[in-house]
Amino acid sequence: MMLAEQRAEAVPAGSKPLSRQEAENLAREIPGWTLKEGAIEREFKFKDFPEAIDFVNEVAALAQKQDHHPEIHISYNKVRLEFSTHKIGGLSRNDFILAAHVDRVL
Ligand code: H2B
Repeated sequence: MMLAEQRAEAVPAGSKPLSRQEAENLAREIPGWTLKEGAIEREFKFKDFPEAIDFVNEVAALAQKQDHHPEIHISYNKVRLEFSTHKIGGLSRNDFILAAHVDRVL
């Protein structure tokens, strides 16, 4: 099943973050995103501030629905999202699932 068809699931406290290899494999399904140490990020550019905010509101609704939330940086018409699973201090499958859902919003 594609990542965008999956739902984020509660990550048990104490479970391990994904390995670099696991993260690299999942990252292939979300080519617009950059894999960093313990996080994935992508920057989105819009016509103007209202369009950027509309996008942020959609992302916020999605994040709340799936109970998995990105860091959101807004700079006029640019929005940078960063996903990481705070609870485990690194990446979980949930980060990739949410990224794939965000890509569908565009
Ligand atoms: N979002 C992210 N990115 N990481 C988390 O560990 C996390 C979250 N935990 N959203 C969730 C909420 C947790 O607090 C609830 C109770 O499931």
